[in-house]
Amino acid sequence: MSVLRKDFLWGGATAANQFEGAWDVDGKGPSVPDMCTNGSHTSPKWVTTAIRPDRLYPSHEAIDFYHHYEEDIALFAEMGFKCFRMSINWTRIFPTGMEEEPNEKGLAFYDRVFDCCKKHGIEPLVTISHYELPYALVERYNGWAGREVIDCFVRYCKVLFERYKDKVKYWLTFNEINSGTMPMGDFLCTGIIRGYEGPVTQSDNKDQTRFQALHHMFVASATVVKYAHEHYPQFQMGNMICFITSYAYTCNPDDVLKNQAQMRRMNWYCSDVQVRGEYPSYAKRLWEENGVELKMEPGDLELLKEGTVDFYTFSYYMSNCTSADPNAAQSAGNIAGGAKNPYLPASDWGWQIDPKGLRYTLNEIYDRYRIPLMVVENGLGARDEIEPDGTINDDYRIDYLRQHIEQMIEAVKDGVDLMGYTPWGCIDLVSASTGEMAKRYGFIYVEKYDDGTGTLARRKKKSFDWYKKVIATNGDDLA
Ligand code: BGP
Repeated sequence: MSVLRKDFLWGGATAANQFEGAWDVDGKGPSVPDMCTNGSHTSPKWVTTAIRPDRLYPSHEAIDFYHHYEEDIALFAEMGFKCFRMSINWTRIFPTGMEEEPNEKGLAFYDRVFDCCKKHGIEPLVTISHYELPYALVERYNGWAGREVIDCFVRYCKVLFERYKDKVKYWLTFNEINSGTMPMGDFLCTGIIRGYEGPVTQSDNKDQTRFQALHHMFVASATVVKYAHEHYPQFQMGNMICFITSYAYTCNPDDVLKNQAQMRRMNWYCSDVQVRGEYPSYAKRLWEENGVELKMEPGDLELLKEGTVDFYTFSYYMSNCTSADPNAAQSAGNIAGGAKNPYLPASDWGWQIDPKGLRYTLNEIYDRYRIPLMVVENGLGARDEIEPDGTINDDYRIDYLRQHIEQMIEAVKDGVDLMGYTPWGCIDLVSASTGEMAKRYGFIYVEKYDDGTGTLARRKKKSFDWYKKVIATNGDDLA
């Protein structure tokens, strides 16, 4: 008998910029990922200040969900999805982010998508901003470093809320907002890259700019959460954190303290603000030690208090260790690496695989906040091969997901209130960190390749039928 809620939100997760394509269709403007070239595990993708004709930009076509949404949502429905996590491309609605009036053709596209979900009985979970800041806001304001972007975001949200109030109940303001504490987040999240052309791994930004940009995002998020609560009481408003659990590398107190500081900066800082409605007790010292002096306006702190979220969501792919020893062996990671854990295997991209870490993490988060949780990203990025008979036997992916779902169920037995699970990239899409197609997560294979070629045809992988059974049994049959 399943221990999961009867209305558990099983589904899958995507992001507009990584799968829609149609980057300049029907009035859409360019966003940061549209300025990013392809890359690989060994050679970083670049952000360019203009479109370079000799480079490949994977978001421009991606897997063309824009023209395949009916087919794709029908496949999700066939797996039994209750929920579909997707994001809205800000630049479809406001091409530069600064217009007064929205682009009707962009709004109409998401009407079609939501109507199609409804037809199949699938509840959308919408990320309002998933790593796709309008590039014009980077050029004009240096991304979220500019306080002006708050107003642009609020205008965008008000349009979405009013337009989709009868179609969407679950909203997340910013994807992985805490990536903004790390250099990689300058490119993905805060967009503090004005005038920069080069690999997305390096950045001359200082923490001053990062934490100021995050302050603006907190105010923006709280403003729209408060507004939604006042005007649309049926909405559930959530945050979204890239949770990279870190263990102290040893029981040496130096490792333990360093790990605590890492956990706070990376994992807790942003959600402490978004869930508790105030900066945490350790913030002052964190700012001081990193040369940060936040500029706030009167009323900001009150707003943070008034705009706290209803539920907490996060991505979980891996864990890391923190060591005080600068020579400790290092492992890779999505937003940040760490010391290598000798007990864990890793994916082909070096992300350490730690299903029990998910149980631990769910418990830690729930203990701290006591609001409903949802795992809105999890999965294994791997190379898939099509067999001569056309099948794709992704047993490695099934193993990964099974082990994580088992631990999720353990966490529910531990007392965690878990709303749902939407594994990442339920259909193959472009990798956020490397811009590759070769790093695949889907239950559905898409014939699209790193050189930009491919028929875009969809095929079910072995994991498709496996996940269908998992959903049908509410997690009881994971075999
Ligand atoms: C998260 C992002 C996603 C995503 C995923 C997998 O950090 O929210 O957008 O892509 O990681 O990462 P990658 O695509 O780099 O393998």
